[in-house]
Amino acid sequence: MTTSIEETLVLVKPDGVARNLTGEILRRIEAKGYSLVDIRLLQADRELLAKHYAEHEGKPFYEPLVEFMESGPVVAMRVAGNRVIEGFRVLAGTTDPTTAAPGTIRGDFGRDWGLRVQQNLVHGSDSVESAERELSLWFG
Ligand code: D4T
Repeated sequence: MTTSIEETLVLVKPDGVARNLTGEILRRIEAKGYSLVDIRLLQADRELLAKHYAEHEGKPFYEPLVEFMESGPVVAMRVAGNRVIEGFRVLAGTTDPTTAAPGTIRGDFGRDWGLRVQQNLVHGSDSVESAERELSLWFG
């Protein structure tokens, strides 16, 4: 089977940056064999986050999610590789860090803090279409 090289957006969320896990997360991405193409540390504003999380507008966790994401700096990465979109989501683990499998980023480093939104360390695009949309939002 041959596959074409994809690119995905990875975000280290404010909890990951604050806990000094950016290097560990990038280490896992590189150790898996994916390539870092671009990286930036930035403070996301509400306008960017509203576009990024447009699909969740109106859900109970939307406002806490946006507040959390603007609570501190995030690291945005453009990461490339064959099937990297699917592959990074496997590295990240499931959304709920309490039940995310050990060995995944969320399973190894995340937990429930009793807040209105799950602080789960990373974001990864979930499809080719999302990756294209999100990469243009975060990298222009
Ligand atoms: P992201 O988008 O951050 O990579 O996470 P997922 O793809 O794993 O999850 P998502 O888009 O469904 O949710 C975005 C963000 O909202 C938080 N969340 C989500 C939450 O606190 N409670 C919930 O019930 C859901 C579904 C966690 C991730």
